[in-house]
Amino acid sequence: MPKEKDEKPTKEEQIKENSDYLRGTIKEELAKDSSRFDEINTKLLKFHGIYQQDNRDTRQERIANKLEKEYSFMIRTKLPAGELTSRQYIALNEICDKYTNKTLRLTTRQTIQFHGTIKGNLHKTLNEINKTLILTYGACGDVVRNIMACPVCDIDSEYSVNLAEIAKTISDHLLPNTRSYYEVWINEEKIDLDDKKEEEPLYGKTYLPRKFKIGLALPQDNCIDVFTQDIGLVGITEEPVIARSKATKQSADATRNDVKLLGFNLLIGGGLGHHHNKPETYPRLASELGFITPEKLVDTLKKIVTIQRDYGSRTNRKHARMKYLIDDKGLDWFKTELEKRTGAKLESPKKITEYKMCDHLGWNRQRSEVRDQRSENRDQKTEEKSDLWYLGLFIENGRITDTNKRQIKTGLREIVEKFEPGIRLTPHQNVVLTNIKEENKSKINELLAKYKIYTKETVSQLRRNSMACPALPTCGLALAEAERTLPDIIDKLEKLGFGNERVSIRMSGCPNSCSRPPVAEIGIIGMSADKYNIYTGGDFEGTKLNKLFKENILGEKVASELALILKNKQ
Ligand code: SRM
Repeated sequence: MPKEKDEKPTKEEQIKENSDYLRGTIKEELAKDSSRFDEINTKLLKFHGIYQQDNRDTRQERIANKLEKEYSFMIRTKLPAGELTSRQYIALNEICDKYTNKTLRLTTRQTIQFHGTIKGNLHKTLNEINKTLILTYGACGDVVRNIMACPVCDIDSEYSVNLAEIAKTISDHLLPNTRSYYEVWINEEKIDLDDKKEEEPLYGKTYLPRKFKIGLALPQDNCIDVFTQDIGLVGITEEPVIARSKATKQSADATRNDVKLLGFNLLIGGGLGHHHNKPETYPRLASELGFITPEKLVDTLKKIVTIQRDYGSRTNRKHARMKYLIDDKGLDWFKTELEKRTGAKLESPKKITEYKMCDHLGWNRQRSEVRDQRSENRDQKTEEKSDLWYLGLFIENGRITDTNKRQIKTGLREIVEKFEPGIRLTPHQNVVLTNIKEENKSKINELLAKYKIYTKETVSQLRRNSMACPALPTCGLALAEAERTLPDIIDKLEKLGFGNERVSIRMSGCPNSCSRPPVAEIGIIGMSADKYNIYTGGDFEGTKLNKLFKENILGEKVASELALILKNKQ
């Protein structure tokens, strides 16, 4: 492996190297009567999908009173393309009630997170999540994270490429190999494997230099923000997909057969995280590198991962994402290295003239011959005769909870229990329920109204296109509020009459940009407690980076600043 001269590997690299393939002493520490893990295991836990956090709301007071911080754990599941069954959803809902802060959090990468699990419940929680056949393994850490894909492009009447299936295949190929996860959380006996069998053929002992993200899109729908991924794959099909506005029964039939997937435009080096006042860190849009056919996909992806494994910085984590490697060495170098490793010349990327973006909300006709394999509602005979629909629901900032205003958690659970739809999570922190029969639509509409769950018709355009990261009180990196404050900002803007504006507004508590603000039309990023930078100039389709517009705006002034921007846009 090429080494940077005279620079020492980071602490994280040493921890990985000495961890016995991510085991560390997690098992031993779990058995101890303490509320937290030591620094080494805290870092290793991320590979198992777990983040140690403390309540930022009580942190200062507890420090002042010389009390231990209020530790708890965030647990992130891995759900390629955001798919799960209704039974899995109900099981996760039950786990949430037993062991967490009683909210489910849908993420911007189509997964579900739990917050607030205490250490004493961690083993039970992971163990029960695993019984639902859902892993948290590799949801975080220096490996390939949850693979994103448009959640409906196999079932929508206008799409016809099953990107979700491809996402799952890729995910299976890129999972770490070590059994440590199963030993710790499922009590699998440690088998004394010789070093050869235990080794990580893809990742090696020190895994990747940094997190690594892959997502699949179509030019017709860039809902996953393909330009923000370390590897973005844009499906190129033989025929153009029929325009969304013609979503009639006829168009559903007209696209009945899958269009042929010719391959993917390969984009590399996207990433949004950066640090304030450190210009050597920056958000970057992925660059087009070439075109690959479906047969070559998995091998090419693996080879790209190995290039980042071998050449990504191991001495500076702030410079370790693949975007920096590409800028340091150049796109041509990267292409040559990839061709060397795959043994084949990379074709030029296909021309894409336009990207579109859809959030999949509302009632949409489902291609009737396509069964959602993951739905348990498989009364084959009736299904074949009846029309099927899918329903996209807006979940504000992905937080599934019950409040005085809206009983989203109770309502969703009742709908899922009664109608057993397939479940798909979207890159905008929303949920799509699939395989719904025509005759059940009105019953579901009644439940949505009863529990005051937002629908496409009841949510304003402005709120619908807003997203915030969790930030305070759980996130250890947040500099300012996001999820707890964006709804109030939207309230104010709605009152000022901007509810009908179709503008993407994304807010993050720090420049790590977990809600992807750098590619929003309006980005809001926390600077320090209650101060924000505002960015403008992105586009709705996520193909442009926005630029700094105003600095250090007080939280209470953000709404009025946005009102001015929206007014000028009108
Ligand atoms: Fe993120 C770290 C939440 C998507 C860039 N992210 C974190 C942590 C785990 C904080 C930490 O390291 O201690 C946050 C936990 C907050 C909490 O209390 O739950 C966190 N990130 C999230 C989620 C939950 C935001 C959301 O509103 O849904 C998203 C989980 C996705 C998932 O299911 O896997 C989430 N994070 C993103 C995205 C968007 C994306 O991937 O599409 C980005 C920007 C894209 C990118 O990676 O460049 C993102 N998160 C970061 C970074 C900055 C990485 C960098 O290159 O500098 C960090 C910090 C780090 O890695 O050092 C981070």
